[in-house]
Amino acid sequence: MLSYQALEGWVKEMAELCQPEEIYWCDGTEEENIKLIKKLVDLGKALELNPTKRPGSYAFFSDPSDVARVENRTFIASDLEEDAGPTNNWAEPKALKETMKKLYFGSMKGRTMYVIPFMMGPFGSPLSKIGIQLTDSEYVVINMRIMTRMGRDVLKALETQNQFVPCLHSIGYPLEKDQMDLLWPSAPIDHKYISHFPKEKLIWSYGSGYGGNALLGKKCLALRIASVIAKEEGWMAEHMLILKLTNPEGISKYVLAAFPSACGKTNLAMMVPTLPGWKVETIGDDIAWIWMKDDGRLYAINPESGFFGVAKGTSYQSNPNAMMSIRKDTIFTNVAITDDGDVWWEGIDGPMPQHLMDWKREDWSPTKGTPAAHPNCRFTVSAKQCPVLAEEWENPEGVLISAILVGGRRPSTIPLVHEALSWSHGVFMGSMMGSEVTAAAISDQIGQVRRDPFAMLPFIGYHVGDYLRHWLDMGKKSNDALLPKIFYVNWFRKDEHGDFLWPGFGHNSRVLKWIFERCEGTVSADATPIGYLPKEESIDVRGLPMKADALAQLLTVDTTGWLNEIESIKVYYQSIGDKLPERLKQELEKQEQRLMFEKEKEERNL
Ligand code: GTP
Ligand code: SPV
Ligand code: MN
Repeated sequence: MLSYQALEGWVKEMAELCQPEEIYWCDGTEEENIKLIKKLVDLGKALELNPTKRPGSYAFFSDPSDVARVENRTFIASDLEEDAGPTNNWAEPKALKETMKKLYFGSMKGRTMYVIPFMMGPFGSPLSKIGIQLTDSEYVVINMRIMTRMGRDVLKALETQNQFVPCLHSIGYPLEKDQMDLLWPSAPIDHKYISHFPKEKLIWSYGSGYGGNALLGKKCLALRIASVIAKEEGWMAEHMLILKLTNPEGISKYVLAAFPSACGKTNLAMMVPTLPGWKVETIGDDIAWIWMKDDGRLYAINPESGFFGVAKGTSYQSNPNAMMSIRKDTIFTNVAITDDGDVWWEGIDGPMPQHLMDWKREDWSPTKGTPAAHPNCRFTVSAKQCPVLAEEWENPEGVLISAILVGGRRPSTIPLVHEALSWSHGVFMGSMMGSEVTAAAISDQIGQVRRDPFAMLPFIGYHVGDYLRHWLDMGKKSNDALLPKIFYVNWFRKDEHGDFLWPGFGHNSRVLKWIFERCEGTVSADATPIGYLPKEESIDVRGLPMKADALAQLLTVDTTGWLNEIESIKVYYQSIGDKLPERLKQELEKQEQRLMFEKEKEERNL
């Protein structure tokens, strides 16, 4: 981090390195935003959508090579390789800086360097952090204005807060004299670097203009760097939504959920319950900063101020509140465009259009055989446009957390919901979470199950073993009666035909209800080898479009499947090495013993 006094010197030094044509300090005003958008439209980089259909909204189309986070080009440059751990790409900080400086040298030629002062977290929160991002991308500026609290007020706050995380970003496409610009300039993949210097609390990003690679407040600051600060200071930075759940009697509880990228956080955070009388309101859809107060309980804030949500699959059917949020003043990236100038993607409502412009700006018709929108197409929209935003979403004191959900895409083995036996058993659950890889990062493993502890695999800024220990340590500062209960959910179980067993979306409220009642202590559960499971009659499935035995299938413990799972967790735990907390090995062993005992019982009964 740097001090307020160091700000001007740092900006000057970075400008000398990157050599922009000019430097512009963003004030965050509407006029500034309009000017930037006009520039982008005039250059052909942004497409204004039909103002009668989608007022104040614009579409962008990225280079086909720059469509998602690049995990294999993301680096944690700690002094010791050991501190980055087995799940991160490590780079020696000095050498990495030398390499990147060569790339940054003159990289902003012919462009403007924008200075973006931004706040992560509500003004006045004890946890809020200031960042200053330097970027040569107007697209980044207008997105940061939605996703963070950006502008003049932040510089004012910096005078007293005095510390900021310096974030340098360049798309890596300098313009020499008379050189034509591209519509989405970026650097080739092996020149892309998303680098984090945990000791200095410094972020250097080069070569990509997309999402988490470029909007540095989000994954880089609010997760990777914040997770390091949180470990040092005794709090937690997590890849979690925050929702407010209210029962028909008007009692509210706040729930966190850690699901990997493109596994349902935005959807759950703003869902419309299909259970009469129940209400879900949104506090955050992607990131939670969590700390313990003197009462031994956990509280959370959402450090962001907007949603960078997956567009594909979003419809009035699946997520009406997201659809209402994006009716105006929204930025769309890599969606398809209808002939009347509106947006379209696979899974949106209505009949399939016969003609579109696809995300590559090419003519598209259903016979083309390729998706019209990119699977990682996104919308950027202010949280304030969400019709179910909870009134306390900006409470600087945070909200009191009653339950933490973990989960991912698991076609088999993992039941619809099960509850941890204790905090440390819950940490075990989070540690071994697995999920099918999605299109949110560029990968050749899409669809394969990988372990993704607490959905933080690509976002932990240090050693995964130390991260898991930190979870256990947080628990030790309090006791299980005061801590949130931990639940493992799986909306993605499939039947033998590959169809989802559980209808999901608004129907997930039926599981939230059980979780709520567990927190209240008003519903019983079955103790099983893997944790507490709902009795079948405790999940209200009235009116659900489900096969007769589906619920039973969703709520059984597949002993054989779980024993295989245990073997696979052992291999994965080995890969973590010496830093894996002993306590988690014990939880694994105990779970294995309970399962073997169960297996014997089953065999005896055969
Ligand atoms: P990131 O923004 O990448 O962190 O993703 P996210 O976790 O917010 O995921 P999101 O809510 O955007 O959902 C991603 C995809 O999962 C979308 O295509 C959804 O339609 C789908 N999805 C969400 N919830 C459910 C569910 O309950 N069941 C099923 N089958 N699909 C779901
Ligand atoms: C994710 O991948 O988890 C996202 C999108 O939320 S991005 O901002 O690109 O990281
Ligand atoms: Mn995310």
